[in-house]
Amino acid sequence: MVLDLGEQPPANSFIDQSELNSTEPKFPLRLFWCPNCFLVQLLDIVDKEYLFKNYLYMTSASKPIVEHFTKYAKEIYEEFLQGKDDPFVVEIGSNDGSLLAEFKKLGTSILGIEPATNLAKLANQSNITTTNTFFSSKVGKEIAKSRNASLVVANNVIGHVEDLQDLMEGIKILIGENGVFIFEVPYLVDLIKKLEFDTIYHEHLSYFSLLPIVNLTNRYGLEVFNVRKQSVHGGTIRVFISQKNNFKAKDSVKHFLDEEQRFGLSDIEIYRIFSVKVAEFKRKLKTELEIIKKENKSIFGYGAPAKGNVLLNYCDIDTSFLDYVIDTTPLKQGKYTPGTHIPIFPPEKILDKGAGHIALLLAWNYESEILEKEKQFREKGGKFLIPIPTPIIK
Ligand code: DWN
Repeated sequence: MVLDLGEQPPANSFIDQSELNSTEPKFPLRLFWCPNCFLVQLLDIVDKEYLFKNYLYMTSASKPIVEHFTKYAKEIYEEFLQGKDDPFVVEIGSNDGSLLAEFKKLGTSILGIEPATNLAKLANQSNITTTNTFFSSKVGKEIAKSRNASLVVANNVIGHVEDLQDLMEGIKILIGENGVFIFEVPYLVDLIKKLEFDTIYHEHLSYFSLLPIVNLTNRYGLEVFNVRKQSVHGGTIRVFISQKNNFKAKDSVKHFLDEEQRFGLSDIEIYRIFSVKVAEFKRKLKTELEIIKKENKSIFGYGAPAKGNVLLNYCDIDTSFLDYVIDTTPLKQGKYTPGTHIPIFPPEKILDKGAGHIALLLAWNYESEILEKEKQFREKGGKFLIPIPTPIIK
């Protein structure tokens, strides 16, 4: 074990007013590192039905992510699908269909696989054909019976999957001889470098660097032929996989593996140092908040991301510090943060706010977009407290 964030409620288990006095399920949140394959992972597994059947995170609630996916679809279409006869794109964990809608606009056939019943319904209502189920080798085989996928995409999903072996088996069948599998996952090097400990929560079972992905992929006669760094979600890698020898492997694969070796991911020491820094972070943030409270300023949470709930619960930040949280997601508004019970309001709540108000930026991964968007709040004297990687007021 390399880090223990204590017993926490699942990061997306927002609660209704009627549940404020009932006990909330909490589970151990502990990070482990495998000295053989170097995969950083959780071993305390929370049932996936419980976590994902009704899911409140919606891709479309974050404009920067929708913009990222529009670019993503165009890039990948031009690189792999243009000119193909009726290319077929399957997305695993397709959420509300935001990315598939972009591929549909480009003229491909599409199919979403989404376990959250509420999100699959929304996607189907927007004519994004979505099957409400978890992906598995069985589902992969079923789809491949009628046709192979030219492209399978999975963004911020693979880390959520418990049975990685079954996943790879299903992917191998689904992409057939010529398809490609492209996925994005948060990058472990960024998590460590930028102290993004709040991205550790029960939904995320694996915290990937490239080496364990290469080891897993090779076991299925598949090959990582390219890797590209992305800046979203605090830093992710986009990994390109196909059947062995379909594509000449780019230098990027060796570059990432060498960098990871140099960074020391295969040595337990780097994780011990990380764990000490996380404890230091808690002290620093609480001191900062206590100073602000002493100055009689009002503090609120900006964004109600899953990671924000990990930070609030780990640092014991509740309504004694934050008066409320604002968030653009309709499904989260009117609810309360899990464990800390802070009320969530629509963003309009801060339209009249300015001097004497501090926004704790829980959605720090959108810092540039949000500080730009809230120019008026800042011109009126409102300030942002950016918590990660170290608390700073802007
Ligand atoms: O892996 C996952 C990532 C990709 O998305 C999932 N397990 C769950 C989720 O994590 P998250 O909730 O930390 O993701 P975000 O995209 O960082 O969440 C941002 C939150 O902030 C959303 O609830 C939307 C909200 N928001 C806002 O209120 N104002 C976002 C923006 C950009 C804004 O301007």
